[in-house]
Amino acid sequence: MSRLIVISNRVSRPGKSGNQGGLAVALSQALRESRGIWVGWSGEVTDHFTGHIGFSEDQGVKTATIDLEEQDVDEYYNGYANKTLWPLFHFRIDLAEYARDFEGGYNRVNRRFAETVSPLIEPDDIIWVHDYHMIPLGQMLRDRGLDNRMGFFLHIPWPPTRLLVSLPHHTKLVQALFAYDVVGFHTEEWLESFRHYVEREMGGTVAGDFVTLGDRTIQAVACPIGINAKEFADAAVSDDAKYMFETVSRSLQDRAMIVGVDRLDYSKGLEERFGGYARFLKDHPEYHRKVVLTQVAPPSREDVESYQKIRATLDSLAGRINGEYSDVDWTPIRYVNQGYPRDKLAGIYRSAKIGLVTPLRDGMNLVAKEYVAAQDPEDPGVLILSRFAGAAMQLKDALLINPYSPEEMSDAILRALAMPLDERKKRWRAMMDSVETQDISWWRSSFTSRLSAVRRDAPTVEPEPAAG
Ligand code: ADQ
Repeated sequence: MSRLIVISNRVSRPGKSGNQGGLAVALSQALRESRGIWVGWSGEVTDHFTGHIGFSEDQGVKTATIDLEEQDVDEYYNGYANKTLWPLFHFRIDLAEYARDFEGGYNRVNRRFAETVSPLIEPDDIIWVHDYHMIPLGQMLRDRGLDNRMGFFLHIPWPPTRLLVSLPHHTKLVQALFAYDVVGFHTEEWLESFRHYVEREMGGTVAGDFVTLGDRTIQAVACPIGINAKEFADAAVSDDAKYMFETVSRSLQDRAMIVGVDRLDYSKGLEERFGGYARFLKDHPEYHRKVVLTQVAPPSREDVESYQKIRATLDSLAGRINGEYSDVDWTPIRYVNQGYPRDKLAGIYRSAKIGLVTPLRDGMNLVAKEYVAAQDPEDPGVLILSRFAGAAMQLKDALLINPYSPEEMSDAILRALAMPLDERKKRWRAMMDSVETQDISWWRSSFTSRLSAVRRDAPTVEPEPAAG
């Protein structure tokens, strides 16, 4: 079995927190089995970059981390990754900042990773690079003579060509993806946008899963990430989950709870969610005192101005809605800025009659899947889901809405609150089948099996004839 080398901005060490995400669990398992290494930024800042690698091993998972300079963090992480690529790839061209320093820092950090990592890599290793922080890394590793099988997975949407061309040096960024052998996206929609760009802007050709540009042919595939459904369903009946369920239920006093759980990020449509809920309260006074929206939103990326702004906006919006509708014994919005360990989170999901997931754009959205997995099969809640989340391609039995429309959101809340048990069960079963079948292990093996099958000694794979 070839060794797997995972490279991403940050690594997750099993022992560091009892609350590993599904991605971390899935990758840890593959790393353990293949005796691989997970490489990333330590999260620490150093005065001078030395290329020193901090190795550690936890529960059989080896990690290798490097420290970055403050300027690196400003230009690469807070800059190009989170002020340029993240907003642009989430269709927020209005928030995207284009600065040469950012791009310079992004390339410098990727080069630093390439220089540091390449001595660790052996010829038979499989390299799997993750996400928008690391797009040029593969090219930089190839420039250093590495001929390994190399894959890249994008966790966020791929933007339409008309938006992507607003990025200075967009062609160079996309060209870099052709250094990989397999490039993965969550959905057909993101994949189609990628192919469209390559055909229209670069004169490349597409034949089935194969995309050719010049003398490079790569596989570009849609491969939706899942969660560890079984583990999440078990978490929902754990002691911590039960404790949470009881605590929440007691505090609700027979009111129906709607839950939202997100990183505090403008792409998650939180402002629109509060607006849609306010619209529901305005349109349906008969539901006053009978519902509560609990929004759990731990702050993220607090060094970036647009994140400080969204936090201030939500603080004031929650205050305004509560000010307008609260009474001495009822607060319509519970707005909580903290994270919860997985078991407790599962208990919160289970105590909510409605999961309200309304991103304006989302590569996938795992919260939607977690909400489904945490439900009581005998009395499941209803998922209201934005049609602009990647998850909407799979969870077709959710109530799909346009998050920009407060009326649609209000109507969906009304419908969900009144939905008969039979219909709830039927919709939940269909969604749970998808969550269970295309789970995190399925995702990982779908991607890595393609990558393992690549033959680097025969780089020009004969493309299949185009369908149709
Ligand atoms: P994110 O944008 O972080 O991920 P998401 O897919 O919803 O979005 O994952 C968030 C994770 O954080 C979930 O597992 C959730 O349980 C957890 N989380 C959020 N709030 C929490 C809280 N208060 N307490 C504890 N845990 C919390 C990016 C992309 C997504 C894509 C994923 C995976 O933006 O579109 O689905 O990567 O590819």
